[in-house]
Amino acid sequence: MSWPTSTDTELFDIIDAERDRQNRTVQLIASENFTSPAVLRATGSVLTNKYSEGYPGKRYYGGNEVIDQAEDLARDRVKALFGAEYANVQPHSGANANMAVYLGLLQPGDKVLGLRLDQGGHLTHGSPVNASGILYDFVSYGVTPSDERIDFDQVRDLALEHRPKLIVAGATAYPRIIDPEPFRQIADEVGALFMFDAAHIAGLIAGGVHPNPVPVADIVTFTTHKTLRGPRGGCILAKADLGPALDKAVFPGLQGGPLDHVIAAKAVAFREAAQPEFSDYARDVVANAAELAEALAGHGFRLVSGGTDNHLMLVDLRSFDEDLSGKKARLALDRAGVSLNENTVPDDPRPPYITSGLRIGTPAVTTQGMGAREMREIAFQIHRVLTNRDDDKVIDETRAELADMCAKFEPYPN
Ligand code: DSN
Repeated sequence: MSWPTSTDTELFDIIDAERDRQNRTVQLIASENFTSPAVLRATGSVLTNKYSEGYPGKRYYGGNEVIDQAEDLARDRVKALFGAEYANVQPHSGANANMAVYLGLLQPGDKVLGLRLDQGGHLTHGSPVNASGILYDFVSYGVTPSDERIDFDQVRDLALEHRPKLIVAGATAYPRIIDPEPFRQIADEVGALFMFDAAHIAGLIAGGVHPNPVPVADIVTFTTHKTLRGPRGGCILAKADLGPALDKAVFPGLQGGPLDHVIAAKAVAFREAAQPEFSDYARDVVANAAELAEALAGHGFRLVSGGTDNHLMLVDLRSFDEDLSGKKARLALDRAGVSLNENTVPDDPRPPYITSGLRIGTPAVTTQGMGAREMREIAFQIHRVLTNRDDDKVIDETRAELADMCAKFEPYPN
């Protein structure tokens, strides 16, 4: 056999450039992380070659005796990690995991309760521009204006009024612990199923620093690449009796052939998350977020809900500088070597592509070993950039200083 002999330098130079960017700039996107070399190895393995529609022992293609072992291992490991009765490790993403739950357990037009996008919810929690909001009749709850925490009185009132078939908890931009118990009580009161979308906090749950919704909720979905630090992908956990409907919804309902190389990498990540040092990691993610939040507040930034008790914080820029939108701030910080995203704040007057806020997360910087001192430095540099955002000299100096700091914590040295 002969493979193409010329090296694709055009493409591999791009990959090298991205590795250098990850090594030399500060990654504060709350939904990103650095995976281990073992996860990268599994993701780049020969398992990418296989077609295996179906599930272990029930495939539509031959030659799956080895693939079955990998998928069984992934399912067994994730069930043990979270104490779940059922697992489906095939969803290509968190969005697919959520859609599979809706497809498997609801009828189009059914009522569902979810957190509003501008209050921290996800597109798949009923946004009118997403299939969830197009196909199902979502009613949105929000946060209490006074403390910017989930308004459980509103959740209960809406549940009693609309009698939803499903209540969705979980968020994409919410800096506080989400207690699954009040959702369970409300769901039981109205006879609804209860799904917890743990995409952002799966690693914090696995590490034991946030409450585990698995024993409480009927279904838990999550992504494997955020705080859990695995490959990009999704996962569904549920009570055993919901398994057949959920399996059918993932395949053949929503997806075709599973990404076997990614499922193998998920298995690697589930094992890594079960090690004692992963609990230390989860604790450090939260400690770093608290430190960064406190330092930002010290520089005069207002934090939504006053702070954080997870891996992220939301900065409301309006009281800092009325003219500074989230988008302008993100672009200035990008130039200075700080990657994060603009984000709506509760009841944001600006549209979602402009926003008045920034979402800042610590999963990646914690993986690379940064601690309290670096969090204070990052807060200092964010303040410096945002107060001098038209000054190229300051931007260049910041980028160089942060590159020096990052050089001590390279996630992927050559
Ligand atoms: N909502 C995206 C995020 O949290 O970055 C992922 O879907």
